Amino acid sequence: MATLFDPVQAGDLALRNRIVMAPLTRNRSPNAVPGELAVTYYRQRATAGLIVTEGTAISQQGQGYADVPGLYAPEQLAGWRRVTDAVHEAGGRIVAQLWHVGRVSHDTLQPGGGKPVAPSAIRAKSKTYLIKPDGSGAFVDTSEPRALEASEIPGIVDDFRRAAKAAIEVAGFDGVEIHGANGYLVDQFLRSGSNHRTDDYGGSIENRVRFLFEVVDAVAGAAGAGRTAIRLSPVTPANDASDPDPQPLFERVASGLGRRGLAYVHVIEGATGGSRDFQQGETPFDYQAFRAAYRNAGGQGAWLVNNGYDRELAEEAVAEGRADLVAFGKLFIANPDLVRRLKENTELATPDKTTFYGGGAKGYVDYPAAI
Ligand code: 8OZ
Repeated sequence: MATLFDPVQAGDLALRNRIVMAPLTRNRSPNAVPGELAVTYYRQRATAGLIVTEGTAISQQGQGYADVPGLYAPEQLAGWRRVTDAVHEAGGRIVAQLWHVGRVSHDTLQPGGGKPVAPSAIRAKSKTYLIKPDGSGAFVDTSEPRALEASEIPGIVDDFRRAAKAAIEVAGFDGVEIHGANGYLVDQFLRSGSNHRTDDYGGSIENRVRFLFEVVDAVAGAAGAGRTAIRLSPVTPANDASDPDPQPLFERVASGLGRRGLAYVHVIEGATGGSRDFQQGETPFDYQAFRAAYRNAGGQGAWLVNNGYDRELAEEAVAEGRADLVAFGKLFIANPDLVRRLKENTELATPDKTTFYGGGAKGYVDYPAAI
Protein backbone atom coordinates (compact mmCIF):
# COMPACT_ATOMS: atom_id res chain seq x y z
CA MET A 1 0.00 0.00 0.00
CA ALA A 2 1.46 3.37 -1.02
CA THR A 3 2.13 6.00 1.64
CA LEU A 4 2.71 9.74 1.48
CA PHE A 5 6.39 9.10 2.14
CA ASP A 6 7.10 6.77 -0.78
CA PRO A 7 8.92 8.05 -3.86
CA VAL A 8 6.95 8.45 -7.05
CA GLN A 9 7.51 9.33 -10.69
CA ALA A 10 5.53 12.21 -12.22
CA GLY A 11 6.35 12.22 -15.93
CA ASP A 12 10.08 13.02 -16.11
CA LEU A 13 10.16 14.12 -12.46
CA ALA A 14 11.46 11.64 -9.88
CA LEU A 15 10.00 12.75 -6.55
CA ARG A 16 11.25 11.56 -3.18
CA ASN A 17 7.85 11.64 -1.55
CA ARG A 18 4.23 12.42 -2.44
CA ILE A 19 3.90 15.62 -0.46
CA VAL A 20 3.69 18.72 -2.63
CA MET A 21 4.00 22.35 -1.58
CA ALA A 22 1.04 24.06 -3.25
CA PRO A 23 1.48 27.34 -5.15
CA LEU A 24 1.06 30.21 -2.68
CA THR A 25 0.84 33.90 -3.58
CA ARG A 26 3.04 35.87 -1.13
CA ASN A 27 3.55 39.29 -2.84
CA ARG A 28 7.17 39.73 -1.78
CA SER A 29 8.92 40.23 -5.13
CA PRO A 30 9.29 43.98 -5.80
CA ASN A 31 9.77 44.68 -9.52
CA ALA A 32 8.65 41.07 -10.07
CA VAL A 33 12.13 39.82 -9.02
CA PRO A 34 12.33 37.05 -6.40
CA GLY A 35 15.08 38.02 -3.97
CA GLU A 36 17.12 36.56 -1.12
CA LEU A 37 14.07 36.06 1.11
CA ALA A 38 12.48 33.89 -1.56
CA VAL A 39 15.67 31.82 -1.78
CA THR A 40 15.50 31.18 1.97
CA TYR A 41 11.75 30.53 1.95
CA TYR A 42 11.88 27.89 -0.78
CA ARG A 43 15.10 26.30 0.53
CA GLN A 44 13.47 25.87 3.95
CA ARG A 45 10.68 23.87 2.29
CA ALA A 46 12.85 21.73 -0.05
CA THR A 47 12.06 18.44 1.69
CA ALA A 48 8.69 18.49 -0.07
CA GLY A 49 8.56 15.87 -2.81
CA LEU A 50 7.82 18.77 -5.13
CA ILE A 51 7.52 22.54 -4.71
CA VAL A 52 5.16 24.42 -7.03
CA THR A 53 6.14 28.08 -6.97
CA GLU A 54 3.68 30.86 -6.33
CA GLY A 55 1.91 31.96 -9.50
CA THR A 56 4.53 33.67 -11.68
CA ALA A 57 3.55 36.05 -14.45
CA ILE A 58 4.45 35.08 -18.02
CA SER A 59 4.25 38.72 -19.13
CA GLN A 60 3.47 42.09 -17.63
CA GLN A 61 -0.03 41.76 -19.09
CA GLY A 62 -0.35 38.56 -17.03
CA GLN A 63 0.28 40.44 -13.75
CA GLY A 64 -2.70 40.92 -11.50
CA TYR A 65 -1.34 41.66 -8.05
CA ALA A 66 1.40 43.76 -6.52
CA ASP A 67 4.88 42.29 -6.16
CA VAL A 68 4.16 38.99 -7.86
CA PRO A 69 7.29 37.53 -9.48
CA GLY A 70 7.70 37.14 -13.24
CA LEU A 71 9.43 35.03 -15.86
CA TYR A 72 9.72 37.64 -18.60
CA ALA A 73 12.85 39.66 -17.75
CA PRO A 74 16.49 38.64 -17.20
CA GLU A 75 16.59 39.84 -13.56
CA GLN A 76 13.50 37.78 -12.77
CA LEU A 77 15.02 34.66 -14.30
CA ALA A 78 18.30 35.27 -12.45
CA GLY A 79 16.37 35.59 -9.17
CA TRP A 80 14.60 32.30 -9.85
CA ARG A 81 17.93 30.64 -10.73
CA ARG A 82 19.13 31.34 -7.19
CA VAL A 83 15.94 29.78 -5.85
CA THR A 84 16.16 26.61 -7.98
CA ASP A 85 19.88 26.19 -7.18
CA ALA A 86 19.12 26.38 -3.45
CA VAL A 87 16.27 23.87 -3.71
CA HIS A 88 18.37 21.48 -5.79
CA GLU A 89 21.30 21.73 -3.38
CA ALA A 90 18.90 20.64 -0.65
CA GLY A 91 17.81 17.66 -2.76
CA GLY A 92 14.40 19.06 -3.72
CA ARG A 93 12.45 19.48 -6.95
CA ILE A 94 10.70 22.67 -8.02
CA VAL A 95 8.38 23.65 -10.89
CA ALA A 96 7.35 27.17 -11.88
CA GLN A 97 3.66 28.01 -11.98
CA LEU A 98 2.95 29.89 -15.23
CA TRP A 99 0.30 32.54 -14.65
CA HIS A 100 -1.75 34.92 -16.73
CA VAL A 101 -4.50 36.51 -14.64
CA GLY A 102 -6.64 37.75 -17.55
CA ARG A 103 -9.36 40.00 -16.13
CA VAL A 104 -8.30 39.60 -12.49
CA SER A 105 -6.03 42.62 -12.60
CA HIS A 106 -5.91 46.36 -12.27
CA ASP A 107 -5.13 49.11 -14.82
CA THR A 108 -2.22 50.29 -12.70
CA LEU A 109 -0.44 46.93 -13.13
CA GLN A 110 -0.94 46.74 -16.91
CA PRO A 111 1.47 47.84 -19.65
CA GLY A 112 0.81 51.54 -20.27
CA GLY A 113 -1.93 51.55 -17.63
CA GLY A 114 -4.32 49.90 -20.11
CA LYS A 115 -7.27 47.64 -19.42
CA PRO A 116 -6.68 44.02 -18.37
CA VAL A 117 -7.52 41.50 -21.11
CA ALA A 118 -10.16 38.76 -21.00
CA PRO A 119 -12.16 36.47 -23.28
CA SER A 120 -15.06 38.93 -22.95
CA ALA A 121 -15.44 42.45 -21.55
CA ILE A 122 -17.08 41.27 -18.33
CA ARG A 123 -15.73 42.58 -15.07
CA ALA A 124 -15.00 39.96 -12.39
CA LYS A 125 -16.76 40.52 -9.09
CA SER A 126 -13.48 40.06 -7.36
CA LYS A 127 -10.62 41.84 -5.65
CA THR A 128 -6.97 42.24 -6.42
CA TYR A 129 -4.16 43.30 -4.11
CA LEU A 130 -2.18 46.49 -4.62
CA ILE A 131 0.55 48.19 -2.63
CA LYS A 132 -0.12 51.88 -2.01
CA PRO A 133 2.56 54.59 -2.30
CA ASP A 134 3.02 54.55 1.49
CA GLY A 135 3.96 50.84 1.30
CA SER A 136 0.78 49.44 2.86
CA GLY A 137 -1.26 46.79 1.04
CA ALA A 138 -4.92 47.03 0.09
CA PHE A 139 -7.51 44.80 -1.58
CA VAL A 140 -9.29 46.71 -4.36
CA ASP A 141 -11.91 45.86 -7.01
CA THR A 142 -10.55 44.44 -10.27
CA SER A 143 -10.67 46.82 -13.25
CA GLU A 144 -13.01 46.49 -16.20
CA PRO A 145 -11.34 44.29 -18.85
CA ARG A 146 -11.44 44.50 -22.63
CA ALA A 147 -12.16 41.48 -24.84
CA LEU A 148 -9.15 40.02 -26.61
CA GLU A 149 -9.11 40.22 -30.40
CA ALA A 150 -8.70 36.72 -31.86
CA SER A 151 -5.54 38.01 -33.52
CA GLU A 152 -3.98 38.68 -30.07
CA ILE A 153 -4.38 35.12 -28.82
CA PRO A 154 -1.31 33.61 -30.57
CA GLY A 155 0.83 36.27 -28.87
CA ILE A 156 -0.38 35.18 -25.43
CA VAL A 157 0.18 31.52 -26.28
CA ASP A 158 3.67 32.52 -27.34
CA ASP A 159 4.21 34.31 -24.00
CA PHE A 160 3.40 31.01 -22.26
CA ARG A 161 5.83 29.19 -24.55
CA ARG A 162 8.60 31.71 -23.99
CA ALA A 163 8.14 31.68 -20.20
CA ALA A 164 8.21 27.86 -20.14
CA LYS A 165 11.39 27.73 -22.17
CA ALA A 166 13.11 30.34 -20.00
CA ALA A 167 11.92 28.63 -16.80
CA ILE A 168 13.66 25.41 -17.82
CA GLU A 169 16.69 26.68 -19.72
CA VAL A 170 17.57 29.85 -17.84
CA ALA A 171 15.96 29.66 -14.41
CA GLY A 172 16.76 25.97 -13.88
CA PHE A 173 13.29 24.69 -12.99
CA ASP A 174 12.54 20.95 -13.16
CA GLY A 175 9.27 21.64 -14.91
CA VAL A 176 6.34 24.02 -15.26
CA GLU A 177 2.72 24.00 -14.10
CA ILE A 178 0.21 25.99 -16.15
CA HIS A 179 -2.21 27.89 -13.90
CA GLY A 180 -5.51 26.79 -15.41
CA ALA A 181 -7.50 27.29 -12.20
CA ASN A 182 -9.18 29.82 -9.92
CA GLY A 183 -10.81 32.09 -12.44
CA TYR A 184 -7.66 33.31 -14.21
CA LEU A 185 -7.20 33.57 -17.98
CA VAL A 186 -7.24 29.87 -18.97
CA ASP A 187 -10.22 29.24 -16.67
CA GLN A 188 -11.96 32.40 -17.98
CA PHE A 189 -11.94 30.86 -21.45
CA LEU A 190 -13.27 27.53 -20.15
CA ARG A 191 -16.33 28.83 -18.34
CA SER A 192 -19.49 30.22 -19.82
CA GLY A 193 -19.81 32.87 -17.07
CA SER A 194 -16.70 34.70 -18.31
CA ASN A 195 -16.60 33.58 -21.96
CA HIS A 196 -19.35 35.04 -24.18
CA ARG A 197 -17.28 34.90 -27.37
CA THR A 198 -18.90 34.08 -30.66
CA ASP A 199 -15.70 33.09 -32.50
CA ASP A 200 -13.72 29.81 -32.41
CA TYR A 201 -12.85 30.40 -28.73
CA GLY A 202 -16.36 30.64 -27.32
CA GLY A 203 -19.76 28.96 -27.27
CA SER A 204 -19.43 25.17 -27.48
CA ILE A 205 -17.24 23.18 -25.08
CA GLU A 206 -14.99 22.36 -28.01
CA ASN A 207 -14.44 26.08 -28.57
CA ARG A 208 -14.01 27.02 -24.90
CA VAL A 209 -11.27 24.39 -24.37
CA ARG A 210 -9.34 25.58 -27.44
CA PHE A 211 -7.22 28.20 -25.66
CA LEU A 212 -6.24 25.74 -22.90
CA PHE A 213 -4.99 23.15 -25.37
CA GLU A 214 -3.14 25.75 -27.43
CA VAL A 215 -1.34 26.80 -24.25
CA VAL A 216 -0.64 23.21 -23.15
CA ASP A 217 0.78 22.29 -26.56
CA ALA A 218 2.97 25.38 -26.72
CA VAL A 219 4.31 24.87 -23.19
CA ALA A 220 4.83 21.11 -23.64
CA GLY A 221 6.65 21.85 -26.90
CA ALA A 222 9.05 24.14 -25.05
CA ALA A 223 9.48 22.33 -21.71
CA GLY A 224 8.84 18.72 -22.79
CA ALA A 225 5.47 17.09 -22.03
CA GLY A 226 7.01 15.06 -19.19
CA ARG A 227 7.97 18.32 -17.48
CA THR A 228 4.62 20.04 -18.07
CA ALA A 229 1.63 20.01 -15.73
CA ILE A 230 -1.61 21.92 -15.29
CA ARG A 231 -3.73 23.04 -12.33
CA LEU A 232 -7.52 22.98 -12.64
CA SER A 233 -10.41 23.81 -10.31
CA PRO A 234 -13.60 22.35 -11.82
CA VAL A 235 -16.10 23.94 -9.45
CA THR A 236 -14.38 26.79 -7.66
CA PRO A 237 -16.20 30.12 -7.52
CA ALA A 238 -12.87 31.92 -6.97
CA ASN A 239 -12.57 35.22 -8.82
CA ASP A 240 -16.16 35.00 -10.01
CA ALA A 241 -15.55 31.77 -11.96
CA SER A 242 -18.89 30.27 -12.95
CA ASP A 243 -20.29 27.59 -15.19
CA PRO A 244 -23.59 25.79 -14.62
CA ASP A 245 -22.39 22.51 -16.13
CA PRO A 246 -18.76 21.78 -15.23
CA GLN A 247 -18.82 17.96 -15.58
CA PRO A 248 -18.82 17.58 -19.39
CA LEU A 249 -16.54 20.60 -19.77
CA PHE A 250 -13.87 19.23 -17.45
CA GLU A 251 -14.19 15.66 -18.72
CA ARG A 252 -13.44 17.04 -22.19
CA VAL A 253 -10.40 18.84 -20.72
CA ALA A 254 -9.31 15.62 -18.96
CA SER A 255 -9.55 13.47 -22.08
CA GLY A 256 -7.55 15.99 -24.11
CA LEU A 257 -4.88 16.13 -21.40
CA GLY A 258 -4.77 12.33 -21.28
CA ARG A 259 -3.47 12.24 -24.83
CA ARG A 260 -0.63 14.67 -24.16
CA GLY A 261 1.80 12.79 -21.89
CA LEU A 262 1.99 15.37 -19.10
CA ALA A 263 3.87 14.99 -15.79
CA TYR A 264 0.81 15.49 -13.60
CA VAL A 265 -2.65 16.98 -13.34
CA HIS A 266 -3.32 19.14 -10.25
CA VAL A 267 -6.93 19.31 -9.13
CA ILE A 268 -8.44 21.68 -6.58
CA GLU A 269 -11.43 19.84 -5.14
CA GLY A 270 -14.31 22.16 -4.16
CA ALA A 271 -14.03 25.88 -3.49
CA THR A 272 -10.40 27.03 -3.38
CA GLY A 273 -9.43 27.49 0.26
CA GLY A 274 -13.02 26.69 1.25
CA SER A 275 -15.57 23.88 1.29
CA ARG A 276 -14.50 20.65 -0.36
CA ASP A 277 -18.17 19.94 -1.12
CA PHE A 278 -18.85 23.17 -2.98
CA GLN A 279 -20.78 22.55 -6.19
CA GLN A 280 -21.70 24.49 -9.33
CA GLY A 281 -24.81 23.38 -11.17
CA GLU A 282 -27.38 20.78 -10.24
CA THR A 283 -25.23 17.84 -9.19
CA PRO A 284 -22.07 17.32 -7.15
CA PHE A 285 -18.95 17.16 -9.32
CA ASP A 286 -17.79 13.59 -9.91
CA TYR A 287 -14.01 13.67 -9.45
CA GLN A 288 -13.67 9.93 -10.08
CA ALA A 289 -15.32 10.29 -13.50
CA PHE A 290 -13.07 13.29 -14.20
CA ARG A 291 -9.99 11.22 -13.43
CA ALA A 292 -11.34 8.23 -15.37
CA ALA A 293 -11.73 10.46 -18.44
CA TYR A 294 -8.03 11.31 -18.13
CA ARG A 295 -6.90 7.70 -17.63
CA ASN A 296 -9.20 6.34 -20.36
CA ALA A 297 -7.63 8.75 -22.85
CA GLY A 298 -4.19 7.31 -22.01
CA GLY A 299 -3.17 9.77 -19.28
CA GLN A 300 -0.40 8.26 -17.18
CA GLY A 301 0.73 11.36 -15.33
CA ALA A 302 0.49 11.63 -11.57
CA TRP A 303 -2.86 12.76 -10.11
CA LEU A 304 -2.26 15.58 -7.64
CA VAL A 305 -5.10 16.60 -5.32
CA ASN A 306 -5.47 19.72 -3.21
CA ASN A 307 -7.76 21.64 -0.88
CA GLY A 308 -8.15 21.24 2.83
CA TYR A 309 -6.19 18.00 3.14
CA ASP A 310 -4.91 17.08 6.58
CA ARG A 311 -2.65 14.17 7.42
CA GLU A 312 -5.41 11.62 7.73
CA LEU A 313 -7.30 12.58 4.57
CA ALA A 314 -4.06 12.69 2.59
CA GLU A 315 -2.88 9.28 3.82
CA GLU A 316 -6.26 7.82 2.97
CA ALA A 317 -6.31 9.33 -0.56
CA VAL A 318 -2.89 7.87 -1.36
CA ALA A 319 -3.53 4.50 0.32
CA GLU A 320 -6.81 4.06 -1.55
CA GLY A 321 -5.24 5.04 -4.86
CA ARG A 322 -7.44 8.13 -5.34
CA ALA A 323 -4.33 10.31 -5.62
CA ASP A 324 -0.64 9.90 -6.37
CA LEU A 325 0.34 13.23 -4.81
CA VAL A 326 -1.25 15.58 -2.27
CA ALA A 327 -0.61 19.34 -2.16
CA PHE A 328 -0.63 21.30 1.10
CA GLY A 329 -0.80 25.09 1.05
CA LYS A 330 -1.32 26.93 4.33
CA LEU A 331 0.34 24.15 6.32
CA PHE A 332 3.54 24.67 4.33
CA ILE A 333 3.54 28.37 5.21
CA ALA A 334 3.81 27.68 8.95
CA ASN A 335 5.63 24.32 8.80
CA PRO A 336 8.73 24.43 6.61
CA ASP A 337 9.51 20.85 7.70
CA LEU A 338 5.97 19.65 7.02
CA VAL A 339 7.14 16.31 5.56
CA ARG A 340 8.95 15.38 8.75
CA ARG A 341 6.11 16.57 10.96
CA LEU A 342 3.59 14.49 9.02
CA LYS A 343 5.89 11.47 9.16
CA GLU A 344 6.51 11.78 12.90
CA ASN A 345 2.99 12.98 13.57
CA THR A 346 4.28 15.98 15.50
CA GLU A 347 2.23 19.04 16.21
CA LEU A 348 1.56 21.45 13.33
CA ALA A 349 1.97 25.22 13.64
CA THR A 350 -0.87 27.51 12.52
CA PRO A 351 -0.07 30.19 9.93
CA ASP A 352 -0.65 33.87 10.64
CA LYS A 353 -3.15 35.16 8.03
CA THR A 354 -2.08 38.76 8.48
CA THR A 355 1.32 38.04 6.88
CA PHE A 356 0.12 35.93 3.91
CA TYR A 357 0.32 38.77 1.36
CA GLY A 358 3.09 41.35 1.21
CA GLY A 359 5.62 42.39 3.83
CA GLY A 360 9.05 40.91 4.49
CA ALA A 361 10.64 38.17 6.56
CA LYS A 362 7.92 38.10 9.20
CA GLY A 363 5.48 35.29 8.49
CA TYR A 364 7.61 34.23 5.52
CA VAL A 365 10.98 32.81 6.58
CA ASP A 366 10.69 32.94 10.39
CA TYR A 367 8.55 29.86 11.02
CA PRO A 368 10.94 27.43 12.75
CA ALA A 369 11.31 23.75 12.05
CA ALA A 370 10.18 21.50 14.92
CA ILE A 371 13.05 20.47 17.19
C1 8OZ B 1 -4.52 34.21 -3.23
C2 8OZ B 1 -4.27 35.56 -3.45
C3 8OZ B 1 -3.91 35.97 -4.71
C4 8OZ B 1 -3.80 35.05 -5.73
C5 8OZ B 1 -4.89 31.64 -6.78
C6 8OZ B 1 -2.90 32.78 -7.45
O1 8OZ B 1 -5.92 31.64 -6.12
C7 8OZ B 1 -3.91 32.73 -6.60
C8 8OZ B 1 -4.05 33.71 -5.50
C9 8OZ B 1 -4.41 33.30 -4.24
O2 8OZ B 1 -4.65 30.76 -7.61
